[in-house]
Amino acid sequence: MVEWPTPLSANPSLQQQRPVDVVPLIEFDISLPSFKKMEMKLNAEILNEQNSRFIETHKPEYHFLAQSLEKKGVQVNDVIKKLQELQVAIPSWALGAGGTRFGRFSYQGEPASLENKISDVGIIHALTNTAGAISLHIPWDIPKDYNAIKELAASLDIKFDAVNSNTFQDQPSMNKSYRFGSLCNTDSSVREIAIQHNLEVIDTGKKLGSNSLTVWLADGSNFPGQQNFQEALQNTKESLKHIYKSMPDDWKLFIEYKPYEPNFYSTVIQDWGTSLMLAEGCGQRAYTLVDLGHHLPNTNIEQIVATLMMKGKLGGFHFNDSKYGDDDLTVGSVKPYALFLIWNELVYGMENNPNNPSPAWMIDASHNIKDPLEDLLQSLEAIQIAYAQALLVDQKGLQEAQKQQDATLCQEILQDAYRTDVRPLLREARLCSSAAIEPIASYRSLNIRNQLIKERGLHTVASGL
Ligand code: RM4
Ligand code: MN
Ligand code: MN
Repeated sequence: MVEWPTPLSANPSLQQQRPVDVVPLIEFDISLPSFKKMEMKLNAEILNEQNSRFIETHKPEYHFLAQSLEKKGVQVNDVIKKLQELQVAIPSWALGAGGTRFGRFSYQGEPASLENKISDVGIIHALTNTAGAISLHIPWDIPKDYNAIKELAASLDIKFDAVNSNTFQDQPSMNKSYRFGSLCNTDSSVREIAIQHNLEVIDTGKKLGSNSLTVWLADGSNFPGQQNFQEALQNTKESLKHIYKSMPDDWKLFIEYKPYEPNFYSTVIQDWGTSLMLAEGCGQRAYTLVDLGHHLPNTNIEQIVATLMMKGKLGGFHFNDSKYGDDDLTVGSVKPYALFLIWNELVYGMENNPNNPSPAWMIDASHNIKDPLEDLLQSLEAIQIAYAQALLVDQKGLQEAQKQQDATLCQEILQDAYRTDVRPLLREARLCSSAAIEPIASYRSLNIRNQLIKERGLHTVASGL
């Protein structure tokens, strides 16, 4: 068993000293590997050295699993290749500790600039080879120097995924308010401001090489009778059409839905059906985006995924986990079996619905307790685990059992895949991509958070929620 260093948040002496600003709060252990700047790539040498601690345990575990899977007819190399190829975007607002409705607790060494955020994604990507993209939220992260930002991202092998507009917060430049809605507002001048903002976001994305826009609206109402449902939906549809028509020809529009919050009686785009209707109203390159946190408890999300993929309309996918609603918890931390069932439909759709584009994957979670980078590493691991398990499902056997109406066998087949410990496959995929066999253990033993604190300070606050 390899010893894991404790996280900073668990260090009581540090907690006690937190309010003191001037005294250096952290003792740096100079024997630990140190980096001149975290902006520097975690290079192969450092990662090899890390991996040498785990390789002896890993290899036999992997070979044993690979052999037993091959015996069952699984093409293990294909699974490894698919795991290596999966890239999940990190949203620019997930790199700091997120707030709650009641407060914002900064995590130490949070990224204070877009450059810092990109270098954080670079760390996660170097450790996992699974986070090769960043998704920017505008206006939280407007680049100042586009070329410098693009160069930095390219040097870390990071692409710019969908850009996200924000019409749920008023901006200082506005002389009107989104208080009663943005794209749905009864006042056409407010709708116009919201549309213009989306066009500016597209412009920002164009300069960075992004090619999709995600729209999530906080629009809705808090009290029965407050809003005319039909008018709000009609206004939203017209506004979205305008935005859609202004996108470059090779861009996609992703439309999110959410049943409640921040409005508590109604939201204009409350469910996947409404989103799909709007996407179809806009045109071919408009799609529905499924965010796992945007459903009422017990909703059958896997069935929604299947329906959308059959229609070729699942464009984007936001991962997170929750117990009650949009809780922003680490992917797979509460309902891993549900995540597997969802991935099972995603895999089925990717294999059987060529009319559906490859969905734009993103983690949409930002909690306030953990080290944000460790949280993202755990989310990526959970995504890969559920994906690998879904790839192991005996699709032929399942179809046969479905034809025979053999519900028992159907369940056996699904759970046989789900109950496989696929982690050696993930480790092998990372090893083959020159990433870390054990990302979190390496993150801790390389003392990365301390290094970030040293560079950025204890009290930096990342822009975001
Ligand atoms: C929303 C939604 C969006 C995200 C914001 C920050 O609930 O999930 O995707 O941009 O949060
Ligand atoms: Mn989302
Ligand atoms: Mn959300």
